[in-house]
Amino acid sequence: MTEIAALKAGLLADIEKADTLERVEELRVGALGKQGVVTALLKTLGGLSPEERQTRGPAIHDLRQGVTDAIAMKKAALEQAALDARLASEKLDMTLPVDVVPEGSVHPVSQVMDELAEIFADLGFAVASGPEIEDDWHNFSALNIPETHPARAMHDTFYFGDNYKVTDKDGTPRAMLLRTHTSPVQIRTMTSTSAPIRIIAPGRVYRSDSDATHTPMFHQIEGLVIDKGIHLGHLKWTLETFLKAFFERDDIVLRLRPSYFPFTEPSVEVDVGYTLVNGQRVIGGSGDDDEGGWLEVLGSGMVHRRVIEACGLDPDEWQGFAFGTGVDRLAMLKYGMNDLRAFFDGDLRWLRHYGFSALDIPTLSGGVGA
Ligand code: 2NL
Repeated sequence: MTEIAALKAGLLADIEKADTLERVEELRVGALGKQGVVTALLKTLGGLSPEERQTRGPAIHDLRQGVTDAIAMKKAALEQAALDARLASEKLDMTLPVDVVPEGSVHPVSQVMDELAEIFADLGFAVASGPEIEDDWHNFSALNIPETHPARAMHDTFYFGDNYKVTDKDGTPRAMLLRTHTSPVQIRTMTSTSAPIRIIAPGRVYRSDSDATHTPMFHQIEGLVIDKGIHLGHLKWTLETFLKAFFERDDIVLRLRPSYFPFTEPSVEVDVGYTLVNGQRVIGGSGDDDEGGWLEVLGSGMVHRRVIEACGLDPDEWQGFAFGTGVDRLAMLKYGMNDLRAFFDGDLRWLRHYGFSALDIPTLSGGVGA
């Protein structure tokens, strides 16, 4: 074997063994670079006799071509291998199951409060709120509830101790209590803003009561409209529109019964008709139909002129209607829960079963999540 053939065999073997692009580049510089062995051989060609050039020339050119080709092939092979490795390691398997991210759910009370706020917002009502610790003027006196009324009695209302009394601007001492309804929020709205008024007041209320259908804390929503020329027809249309949207049915039938509340005159209790479907009570239809019946869902009435007066408005100029109902009870009726106490036990199994997704809030027009 000639010295050139031996050099070629050695270089090709080295190139074949190279396993990195850096090593290939090192070999290229060593053979074909300015100081490379192949470059040095090419330079000798100029000093050779024509006969020597005849024999060595083709061999040296063959050496350069062979080494150049081998380097190019090795480089391409290593680059392809690197790409294959990346494709293999960065591959996404779209068929793998998704990790379950633990997420909370919306409590039925919060869900129903949101639904109510949405529905009444569509009817032009703002949401009002106020303190849960109230004085007896805002909770009782302003609402025309007499000093002797049983609702004021110790055993119905949670009072704070005597050393917690506050004194009015005019020096009258006021007993403090946990509000027994959200009416004081409406009283505060009437005394602090100007008519006309259209608000709902949802929130926690407290009564000294505890059994299968009563918890000492529960949720109420009240609504109040104060304007000129308001009459019972406005009340009936508003409640009918609200109940149709809330129960998501067009066949809601209302029954208005005369009643009594100290803060409304006249006072009206509102029932909705239900029908029996597979032995279950379902809201909708006339309660007078076979196997149907009526469920009381709201108390309401025209705001008593004494309440309007107590809030500093002229009852000959301003009239209004008001209504109130239990949010927990509405939730039970709509979503089929039967034990009120489970609402406040914080049992995660109950919440997973009855909880809602954050996007599911119906409106008058059918709901953003629908
Ligand atoms: C019920 C009945 C009702 C009201 C609440 C009210 C508020 C003001 C003036 C007049 Cl500021 N009325 N609220 C009126 C009638 C009924 O609630 O059964 N609640 C659970």
